[in-house]
Amino acid sequence: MTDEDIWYFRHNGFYRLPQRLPEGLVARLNEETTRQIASMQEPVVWEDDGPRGRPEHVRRLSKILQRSGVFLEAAQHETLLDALAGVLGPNIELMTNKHNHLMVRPPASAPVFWHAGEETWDPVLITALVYLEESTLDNGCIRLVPGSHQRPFAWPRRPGKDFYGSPLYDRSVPIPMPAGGVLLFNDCCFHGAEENRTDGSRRSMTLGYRAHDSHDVGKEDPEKILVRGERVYTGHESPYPGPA
Ligand SMILES: O=C(O)CCC(=O)C(=O)O
Repeated sequence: MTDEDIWYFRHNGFYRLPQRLPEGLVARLNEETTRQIASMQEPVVWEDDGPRGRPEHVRRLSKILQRSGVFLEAAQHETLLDALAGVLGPNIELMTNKHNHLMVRPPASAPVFWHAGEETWDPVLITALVYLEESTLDNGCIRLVPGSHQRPFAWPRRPGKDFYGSPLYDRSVPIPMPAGGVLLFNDCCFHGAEENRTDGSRRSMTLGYRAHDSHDVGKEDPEKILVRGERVYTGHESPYPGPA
């Protein structure tokens, strides 16, 4: 990321990488995803009005990092980590208890209702969407509300299920993405997605990253994978010895 890219990300809350992940990796991600959908291995989120237990009604595969090494390979790809380092610094952790899923968005998939993943006072968490298939206006690309991570007032993080009637819809911009493309956004930004109006799916991985907290005394959190750098400690001596 250039200084201007970093400014753009901080101001607007999102950034579309100019590079794409290699085609071969994207093909392997798709092969594994097709296998996972066919096996319907839980945990899975199903489309609301479709019967459970049919592959064509799989809306989301959860816990992908535990399903296959290829998902972790993509999550650690240097193209992605280089861009993340621009806003998170050198010590980066991948969350396994946040996101860690793959949106399948089958044909007729219902909208993703407006939500912001984190509160504005939480430590910065960056969401990376890694696209396995092209995402277009027709198949329900993500819509983001630029700058909404900087709102100076409290708003419910999940403001209801009226997707098109919400004022957030008019404030949002659609972000079409190519297969292999990566979109980063501050998870405090409001976002959602329209329904899929095509006959195909619209697959993307959703991953969460944070800077390592250098004040944490406990370094081995089993829910975080250190994907770059080290777990440094910069707090006071621990346990604090008290006044001399
Ligand atoms: O599928 C999308 O574009 C929305 C992704 C999203 O909001 C999520 O995975 O939490």
